[in-house]
Amino acid sequence: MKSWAAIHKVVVIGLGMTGLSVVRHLRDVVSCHKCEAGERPLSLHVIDTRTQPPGADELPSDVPLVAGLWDMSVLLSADLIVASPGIALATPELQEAASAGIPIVGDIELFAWACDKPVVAITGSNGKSTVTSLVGEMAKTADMKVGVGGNIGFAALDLLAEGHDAYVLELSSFQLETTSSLTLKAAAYLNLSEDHMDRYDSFADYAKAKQRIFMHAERAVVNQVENATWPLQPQLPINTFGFERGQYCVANYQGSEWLMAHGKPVMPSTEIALVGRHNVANCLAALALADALTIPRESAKKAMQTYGGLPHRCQLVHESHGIRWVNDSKATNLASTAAALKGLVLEGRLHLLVGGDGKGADFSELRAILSPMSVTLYCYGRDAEAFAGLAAECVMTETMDEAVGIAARKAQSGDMVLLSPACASFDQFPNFMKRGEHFITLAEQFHQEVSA
Ligand code: UMA
Ligand code: ADP
Repeated sequence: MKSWAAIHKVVVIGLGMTGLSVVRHLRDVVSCHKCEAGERPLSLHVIDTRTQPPGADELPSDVPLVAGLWDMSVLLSADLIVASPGIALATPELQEAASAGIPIVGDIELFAWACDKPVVAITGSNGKSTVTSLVGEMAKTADMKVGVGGNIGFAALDLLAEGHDAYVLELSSFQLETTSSLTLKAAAYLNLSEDHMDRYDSFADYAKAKQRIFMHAERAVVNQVENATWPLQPQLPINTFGFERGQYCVANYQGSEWLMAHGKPVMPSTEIALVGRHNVANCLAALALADALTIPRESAKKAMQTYGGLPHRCQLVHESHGIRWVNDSKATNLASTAAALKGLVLEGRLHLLVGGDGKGADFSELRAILSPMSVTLYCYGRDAEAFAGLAAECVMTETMDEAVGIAARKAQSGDMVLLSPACASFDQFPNFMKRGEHFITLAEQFHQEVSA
């Protein structure tokens, strides 16, 4: 536990899931320790730029909240600022506080200050949640008391309160920007492709933020074929994963493809319960992390054989009249949509729904991926225009509802209606989960209309 003796006033920026977990931790853990040590408890304040921040009703009444504006006198009187990942450090008000010498950290840094158990962490542009949850399943299969959280949707500090023997954290580039002392048994950097260009000045800045995962890692787990995922510190031990080479790879063994670890066969890749080629790579990365946590191989294998994945990732949600409806709402960038399209086996036509908040990305690469396919592209939402003309047949709509309606009428037996939007959902939905759930509702509704 870090010494908090010199810190009296903390300003938390951003409420939501992270801000609430920070407030709980600072009140229930840090302030309690301070009181036990005969010190004053922390004075806490919350600022959220939203006029109605989510979670305001859960905030203890003795913690003042400034909503909808920056109160600079409160901000500049802080000894420490804890910023949510949703707030850019480049925000002028935070820059002013940093220039005044006030330290700014995030929730994961507070986690690092308080955690004394083994931790592994995962970053990358795609596959983080899948690998994080799979490593969690591997540990649970081995009867370990493991906490799984972070960017995956469960605040890391809330995990600490549950008290686990080990932790598996998914970390976003935003969280890593405000983290500098997280000690890790192993840190995985899965892959790198363009994302969040609305928050970074350049692709290099985004890549650099992710490199921070290695700052205090004992071991790096990196993608054999993506140099950008390799640590810049030459002395850090690395484990590579990849299809062709790497300590964790696939190879022909007794006539079929097997997952291999350090040259030894683990199991046939056909036994992996997750679907899609990208998930084979995700399993290899998860195996490397499982080894770093000394999870027995048998438990790791069993988890890979049974774990079917999280919802909203290439999830078959409905099948009727020979039409498959697939929800890949978590595809929030181009690379994840490309992964969904790769290796897609289809008898009929693909009805692909794309659009939303494009985060400043260039989607032109999609043209080459779609050109050999029999596909109708439905472009909806704020950045629909960014997809216009990327397929021979494009349908432009305002909303996903309209797009689904048209797709439902056009789709025939053998076709697939796939929501894999390559964009964030925030222009029309609260988050990707709500977008996916809405798609599932629409799929069911249109199925009933067609059946009637
Ligand atoms: N916001 C403001 N003003 C504020 C604070 C937030 O306008 O003062 C807005 C921002 O647009 C921001 C949004 O609110 O994007 C949500 O921010 P938040 O700080 O309220 O978010 P939390 O509820 O705390 O959720 C955060 C992560 N969200 C982001 O990083 C945007 C969640 O990841 C994460 O699961 C959660 O902490 C627990 O760790 C979500 C996400 O979209 C799934 N992550 C991005 C991604 O995966 O691409 C990085
Ligand atoms: P993240 O947490 O990094 O967003 P998820 O595991 O939630 O990753 O998957 C997000 C999207 O990316 C889904 O559409 C999924 O099918 C796709 N995906 C998962 N793993 C990979 C990978 N290794 N490479 C490319 N796309 C992937």
